[in-house]
Amino acid sequence: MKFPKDFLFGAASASYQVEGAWNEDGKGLSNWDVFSKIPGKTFEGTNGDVAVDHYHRYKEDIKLMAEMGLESYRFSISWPRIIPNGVGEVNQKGLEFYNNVIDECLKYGIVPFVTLYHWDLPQVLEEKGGWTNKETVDAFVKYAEVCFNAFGDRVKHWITFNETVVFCALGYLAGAHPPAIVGDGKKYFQATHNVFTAHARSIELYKSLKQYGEIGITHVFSPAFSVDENPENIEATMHAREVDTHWYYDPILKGEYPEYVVKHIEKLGFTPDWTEEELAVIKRAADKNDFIGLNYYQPQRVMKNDVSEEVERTRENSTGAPGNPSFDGVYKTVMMDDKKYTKWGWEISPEGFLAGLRLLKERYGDVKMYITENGLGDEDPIIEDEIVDIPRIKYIEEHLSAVKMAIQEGINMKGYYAWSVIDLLSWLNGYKKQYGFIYVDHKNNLERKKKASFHWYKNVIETRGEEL
Ligand code: BGP
Repeated sequence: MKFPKDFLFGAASASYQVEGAWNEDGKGLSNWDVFSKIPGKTFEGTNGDVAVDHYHRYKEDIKLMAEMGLESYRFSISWPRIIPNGVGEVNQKGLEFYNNVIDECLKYGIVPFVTLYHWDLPQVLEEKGGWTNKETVDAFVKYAEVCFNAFGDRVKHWITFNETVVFCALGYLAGAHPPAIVGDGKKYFQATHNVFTAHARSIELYKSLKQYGEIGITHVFSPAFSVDENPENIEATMHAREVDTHWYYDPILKGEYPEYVVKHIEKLGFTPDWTEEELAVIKRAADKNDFIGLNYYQPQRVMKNDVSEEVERTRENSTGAPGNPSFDGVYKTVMMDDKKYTKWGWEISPEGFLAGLRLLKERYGDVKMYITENGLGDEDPIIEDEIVDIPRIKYIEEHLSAVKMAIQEGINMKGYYAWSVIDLLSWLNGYKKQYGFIYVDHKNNLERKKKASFHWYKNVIETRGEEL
């Protein structure tokens, strides 16, 4: 089978991870500009000041994407580049940059798929409480409006937020992302609710502008499976699905919060401060939400949490690798002897991917989906000057095959975006953990080089995945 004609083969990036130019052309400070410079917060103190200098090299990068045959490029807009103080004045130079990126994509027939928020919040807003403050919701909707008006004539695919669970959980529970708060369940749930409200209001706004494009959100997709048949572990897994998946997907796709979690957090005293109007807009927006974007890297292997002492959360074990008890102590995720893992301890499981997609279909029906991120973080082997990232090829091949099977089963999947199009800055793992089809030589003036996977993906796109 070839992938359907309207299926998009793409790859992704995010502003803070590629652009650099952190203080150029009127850009305001982001929370990451500040957080990454606090000693000990990131791997070897890396930050996005220069990143891979995409801000100055976007033409070269997009030309390479075109050469690879990429059909769509998912990138994010830096809010503080557009509105330096979070609210108020718009930075014309910021608009100009994204206009150029969009036009450059269109020149080659590459569909721009734009994320409005991939974690770089204007620092001014972070200092006023960030996502726990409802003023951030108002500010986001205005920022979204500026973007729709400036770019909506050419951008027809919008993602409001990238991975709410990550920036809220790492920001308010694990303390590994800004604002680096540890263990505050109340703030965590408030932040998630504010994000869902901002998402819903932006959707209503977008639809009222009649730009006739599509809009949705991107979530982490990390389906939970029990480690065994033990009823206690199965129960813990059901709980994990409720708090980690349904809490995030239900408000977007059903327009309401899962009752199970609402009751659970009420007992814990974590119920967000929400108004009737906010709940109503979330309800209305669910019908207008066009798709859900899934970022899949690995499933969760779940068991009941019977360890009484808290596992110490370090940077390494708070960025995806199993090993942490849940925020409420009910369950924990574990590594299993019979599973395969990456060098960073992330499980490799295309089977878990397909099984998870089936679960989604079961709960949410025929919703339109894109895989907005999927890929292998690795230290790529270099042999005689060639980057032979064969493990990445294998990883993507297996996961794209799972997507193919999903489509054959009638799952409504419309595109696949590999993470990432080019090697970029990993939030907490520096430049060591590579994901791209294009290599960036940090010892040689950030020179770009095609990896083995570049040629491989080009062929997949050309043959529309027939050989997979
Ligand atoms: C996702 C983010 C991406 C990217 C990816 C890989 O959660 O949306 O921005 O960073 O994970 O993560 P890491 O760099 O930690 O391996």
